[in-house]
Amino acid sequence: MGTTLASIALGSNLGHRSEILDQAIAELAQSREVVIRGVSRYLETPPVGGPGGQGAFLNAAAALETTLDPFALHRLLIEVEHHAGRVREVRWDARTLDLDLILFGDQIIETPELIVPHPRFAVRRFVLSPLAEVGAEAVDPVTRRSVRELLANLDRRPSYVAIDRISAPGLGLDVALNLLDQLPGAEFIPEFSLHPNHQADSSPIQLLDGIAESTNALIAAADQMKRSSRDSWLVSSFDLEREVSALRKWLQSELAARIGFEDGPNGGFVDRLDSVLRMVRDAPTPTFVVSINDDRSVADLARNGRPLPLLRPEVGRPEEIASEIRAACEASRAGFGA
Ligand code: PH2
Ligand code: MG
Ligand code: MG
Repeated sequence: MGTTLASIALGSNLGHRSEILDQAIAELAQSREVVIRGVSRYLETPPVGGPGGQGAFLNAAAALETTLDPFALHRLLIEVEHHAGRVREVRWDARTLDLDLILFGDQIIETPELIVPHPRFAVRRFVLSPLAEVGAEAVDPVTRRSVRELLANLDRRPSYVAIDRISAPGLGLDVALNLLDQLPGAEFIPEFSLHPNHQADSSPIQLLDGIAESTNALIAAADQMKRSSRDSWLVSSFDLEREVSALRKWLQSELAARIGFEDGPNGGFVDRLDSVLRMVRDAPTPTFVVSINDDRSVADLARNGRPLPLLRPEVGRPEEIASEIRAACEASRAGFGA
């Protein structure tokens, strides 16, 4: 039977944290089906999300070689959590031991009990930073980026979260407004005036003008943030790349062919398309994209090959979705103390 290289993240913020992590590694090493290939340093990190009043975490990562399948490895991790006295009650509450399966070879798994790669690891500095110590070249099969590249992505400034309104018509703006209340100093770039679904009542020229308008607003906001010493978040209630690909798809449709590409005030359609696409290329790239109510599978997203972390919050009220996004924002930046 073949072996697979897997990586796991470890975290503890209750009890004697370093002993708990030592013990977890020792227990995994005892399994005949697991060989530990590397263990990172233990990093002290501020708690992100969840109920307040929690202590700081010790976070770490380990690279494993295993003959187990991913589900059996996951069951082993849960068993080791139980031995450390882990009780699962409130989501993101303080815990003696959290063991998360981050990568399992290049496999993409999406079942009710297990999602691999871990759905939030690419935005979490407390995962990527230790992971880089044990395997910086390991590649995330969803974004097709290495751990090193994902970490560099979080270092880019300004930080920018794009909320994809196409996956959540109507909801995106509400979520963005809630998020602004939760992110001090954030700069908001609202969606441009377009029909929400790029339907027939917007002409191709109007769609292009909308995209051009929001691209300019985005570039201006990013420039301004770079010039001022303010280091906060850009938040947009649209994701340019999705907007452009929706426009392309729409242009190819029969409907567009029937309407024809009339000239607008800024010249012929094809020239205008070219110039807008050039502008879009200069727009800031999101740190991560939020996609709400998105029914595409992770495997589908991987096939489309978008090299950006995608956060898919659980459905809920706009303020709940916003607080999950805020936790991701914090997790992407949170610094490490001594
Ligand atoms: N894990 C969480 C939520 N928040 N914060 C830190 N610093 N480290 C973690 O491991 C962590 C967290 C959910 O598992
Ligand atoms: Mg976790
Ligand atoms: Mg966990």
